[in-house]
Amino acid sequence: MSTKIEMLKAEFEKEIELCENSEAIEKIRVAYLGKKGKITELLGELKNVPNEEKKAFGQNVNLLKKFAADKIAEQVEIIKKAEEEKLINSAETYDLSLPSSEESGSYHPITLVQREVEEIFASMGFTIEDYVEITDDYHCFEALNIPKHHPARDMQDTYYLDNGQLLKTHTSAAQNAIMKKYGAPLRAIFPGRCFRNESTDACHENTFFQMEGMMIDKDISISNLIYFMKKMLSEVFKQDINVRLRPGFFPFVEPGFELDISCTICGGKGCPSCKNSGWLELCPCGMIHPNVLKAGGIDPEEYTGFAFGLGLTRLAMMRFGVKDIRDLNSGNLKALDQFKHE
Ligand code: FA5
Repeated sequence: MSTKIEMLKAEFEKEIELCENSEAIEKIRVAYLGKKGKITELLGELKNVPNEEKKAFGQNVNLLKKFAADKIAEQVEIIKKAEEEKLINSAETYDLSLPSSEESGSYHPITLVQREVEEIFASMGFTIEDYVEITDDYHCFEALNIPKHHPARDMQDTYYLDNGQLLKTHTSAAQNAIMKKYGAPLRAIFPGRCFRNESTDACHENTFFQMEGMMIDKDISISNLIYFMKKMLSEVFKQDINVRLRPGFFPFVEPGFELDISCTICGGKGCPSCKNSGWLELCPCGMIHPNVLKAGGIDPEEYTGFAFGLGLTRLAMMRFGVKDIRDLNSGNLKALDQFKHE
């Protein structure tokens, strides 16, 4: 009987050495170790083995089984490596003699307006700050005088993470961190991507850019706010543009304003881009609420300041005549190609 085991082992070794691919190995595995495999069936012969040899026979068949399984695993690894190497060597090669494409990329229109606005504010002594996209309830709401269950939260639903953090709904979420970083006096702008859980239309996206600005110093007043807003708009549009300022409510400013511009797509007549009103809400602003200054570690008795939240994506629409805000996130290269020479 032991010769039978040895012969089977020799036969297996010979066959496995000849395998050149994974399929062949699998065939061998089934042929020797499968339900009706040659090694498996040897065990069935145990009943015909004389009693005194049964123990040794069983042990030897099990040893052969283990030997075959190990050898198969080893061979699988060798073949896998060889197959990977073959794939790499046969990978598509490039014909370097072909003429190259002369197409070049271009800046996204939002990047273009962002840079313009940054330049304008930098020339007036503002620093440009960066802030995260994922933040927490405190920074996005509570530090901005919007306690839990405040009705103002309904205006800005967002996407929550399992760990309780959230995607920021507005760049105002950075106000507290920047106040704590620099203290007063300070002048800073901070552009960033914002997210809102709301349905989209020609002037609303669920992912869009804003640029926040803050100026805090002694004796800062609404006149300073209006001056900076006018300056920014006249430099961006380089033409007279109708602007209107109306009262607006935001818990983090007092008083607060909505700053709208006349829609540049329809010239103020009314179209889908401005929801047929002729005006587009562009840059709400106001005097920073004393509670917000306090939360940022700044004494409201000593300092005052203004803040604004410019809709950068909407500004790009108005600046470049993009009728539907969704085109700006579409990744449609044909639409974006138009800005190559800006
Ligand atoms: C705010 O986000 C306030 N944080 C702005 C602010 C800052 C007020 C500082 C006072 C002081 P509001 O939700 O209105 O406010 O958004 C500000 C601007 O972002 C809007 O005027 C608009 O231009 C732009 N915006 C808001 N939601 C969207 C949206 N879904 N799609 C595109 N742009 C949007």
